Amino acid sequence: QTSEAEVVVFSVPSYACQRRTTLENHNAVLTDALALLAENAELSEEEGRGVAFRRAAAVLKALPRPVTSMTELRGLPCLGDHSLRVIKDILENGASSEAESTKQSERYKALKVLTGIFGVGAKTADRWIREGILGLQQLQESGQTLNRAQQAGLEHYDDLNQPVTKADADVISEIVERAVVSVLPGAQMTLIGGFRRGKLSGHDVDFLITHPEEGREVGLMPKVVSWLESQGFLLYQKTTRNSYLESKDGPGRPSSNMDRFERCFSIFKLTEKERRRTKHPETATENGLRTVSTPEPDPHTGHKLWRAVRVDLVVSPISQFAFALLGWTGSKLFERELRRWAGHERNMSLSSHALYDNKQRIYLRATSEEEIFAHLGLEFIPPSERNT
Ligand code: TTP
Ligand code: MN
Ligand code: MN
Ligand code: MN
Repeated sequence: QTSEAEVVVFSVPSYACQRRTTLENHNAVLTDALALLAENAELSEEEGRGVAFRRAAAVLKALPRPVTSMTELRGLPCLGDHSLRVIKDILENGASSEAESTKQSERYKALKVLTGIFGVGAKTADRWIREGILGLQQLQESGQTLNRAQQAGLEHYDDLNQPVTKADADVISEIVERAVVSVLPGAQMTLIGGFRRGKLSGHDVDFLITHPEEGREVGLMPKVVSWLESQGFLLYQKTTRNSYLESKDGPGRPSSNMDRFERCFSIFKLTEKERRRTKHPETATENGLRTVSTPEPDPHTGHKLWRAVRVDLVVSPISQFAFALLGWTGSKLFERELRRWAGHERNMSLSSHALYDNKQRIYLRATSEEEIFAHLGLEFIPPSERNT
């Protein structure tokens, strides 16, 4: 029992981009509950509430040990009344009654199932729920018109709701690398998203492609996609062309947080054959032979020798590469906090394309992430410590 005076208070800076957040989380019970409430708010299109819960969870993730009493939280940033009530409930009763009842609610369960379909967002799911569609079976029987993405999403539902392992991400990296160097020698590809932050699993695999000579990257995406298609690697793809130059965004005034790079949202067909031909050092055995995992048997066909994996491809000109790399490495909250820091603390506008100084009225150049952090007056945080 410690007296009030002896309680050691944690010290945490208020922006997530000022903190080092590794994958090691000493407060997972608390942050899981807050993440569930955040997700429920986001699925209900209450973005503000969602961000508040995410920020509170991020503060707890940055603590060096488990929280054991409410007094330890004194002075910590980003913990609003609602989040504090949730934390108190867990510390006193072992669970958050609000998180538990949300998890059990028909609406939350339906939102999860429906938005688990690739191509279905919160708005569509909400409309379907109001029409009485709560699950996949009901959706299929309803005769709702589905777009191409949603049809693919429904068709590959089970695979796409299975986490992607780092080993499978490595296999896909090798395939994308082959595609990129085949269509444009000298082009470079970088793993981004959660896997760049060192996560061991993810919901998709993300890649950034560029070429060291400015302009050579133009027209690259359709060629990469054709190559992948010709080799039978794509179950679905939708390519969106670059719209940065023709956009009406003023300096540092992007019309939305969506960037304007040429990009491709796709579903890969990852076969056992590809999994075998790629060497994974981390699964190598002492005698140098690799243990190959047996494929998951498919309940319908008995043996399915491939799985569907979501893959995002982005192409950036080399002049914007550092900004694209920083903007696509995440986490989503880390990105949001970087932009908030830039705007509120530095009077600058940061996007995945550029950094604009609103006071000097100039774009600040950068060829590395380190330079961008320096322009922003922030200590450099490596990708593995952006797991907010
Ligand atoms: P995600 O792939 O959605 O997230 P993730 O890789 O961090 O996590 P997961 O393991 O679940 O896949 O997005 C990766 C980053 O890309 C994220 O920081 C946000 C950024 N991004 C954009 O900048 N613009 C976009 O349109 C999208 C979809 C993502
Ligand atoms: Mn630790
Ligand atoms: Mn990802
Ligand atoms: Mn992605």
